[in-house]
Amino acid sequence: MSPALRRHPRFISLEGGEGAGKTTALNAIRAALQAQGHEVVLTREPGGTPLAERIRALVLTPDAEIAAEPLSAEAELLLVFAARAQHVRQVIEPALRRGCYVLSDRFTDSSYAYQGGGRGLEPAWIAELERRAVGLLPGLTLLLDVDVAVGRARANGRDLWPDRIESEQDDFFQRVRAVFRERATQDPTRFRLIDASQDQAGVAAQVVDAINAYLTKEGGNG
Ligand code: T5A
Repeated sequence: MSPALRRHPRFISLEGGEGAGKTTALNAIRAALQAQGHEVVLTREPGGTPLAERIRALVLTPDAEIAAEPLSAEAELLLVFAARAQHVRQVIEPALRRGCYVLSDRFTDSSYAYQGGGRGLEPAWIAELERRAVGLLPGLTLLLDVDVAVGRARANGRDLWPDRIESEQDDFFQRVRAVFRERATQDPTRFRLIDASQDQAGVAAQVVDAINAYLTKEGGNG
């Protein structure tokens, strides 16, 4: 039998499709936590440690710039989990043990959405990797939900070259969004759905309300 997943109340993740506005939301959440006197470790996936950031570059750099071969969906899944296994052990678990709140820009839900929904890999395989290589679930996950076309228009407006995943077509991102929404519906205790179609101030207000309600419920001490 494989190990169970442990939910940690001081571990918070932020999820969403491309251009959902995670950067503004992360800053608003961090400020809300700090205003209540909590120490916050802000991190991201794929990445968060020097080694995991190198794996991130492998996953996101367009294929032709890395090697003359495409990265397979299976290799992509294993790479994001390799980065996550490292991230959990080097950064997340130690910070939680020190009593900090850990705020992660994406976590395992992104693997279900992108590698499961987007690439069509078996969710059961992802779940097995999650139990064996990660073992940890956020206590709270804020899902920034926005229409795919709106999110992509925002992301494209940044004047950056699209990375490997951003270069996918709209139907890929529709499947990503569908899996995120389905997971939020299946686990309403952990997820809060945020309407990310609003302007940045409106999104920030929603995430701050969600965080404050969560802290009140948790007694503010995890
Ligand atoms: N991935 C990740 C996997 O495939 N599997 C996994 O397991 C994991 C963990 C990297 C990629 O890796 C994939 C998913 C991703 O494709 P990332 O670095 O988080 O993940 O990359 P993105 O999601 O692509 O990050 P983005 O920067 O595109 O999205 P954000 O952070 O949500 O967007 P943000 O805040 O930078 O905003 C984008 C633009 O929109 C504007 C901003 O000013 C900015 O210009 N904007 C708004 N405009 C109007 N109204 C609003 N409400 C706005 N909010 C932001």
